[in-house]
Amino acid sequence: MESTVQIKGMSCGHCVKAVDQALRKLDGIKDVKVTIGEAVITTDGPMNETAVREAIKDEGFEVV
Ligand SMILES: [Cu+2]
Repeated sequence: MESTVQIKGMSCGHCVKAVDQALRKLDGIKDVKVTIGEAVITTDGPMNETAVREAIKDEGFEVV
């Protein structure tokens, strides 16, 4: 399954890398494509939205 989340507060390549690495650590994530302000997340089953939101928040950004 593919889910797209909008992310507030990202501004550069470092932000992209931080979000990418944080999301890849989560269970059930098959692939992640992160750009500034957006992440496209491919999961085995339904995406764990809470885990994604928390992981992004821990990096200092916010899912909108
Ligand atoms: Cu940045």
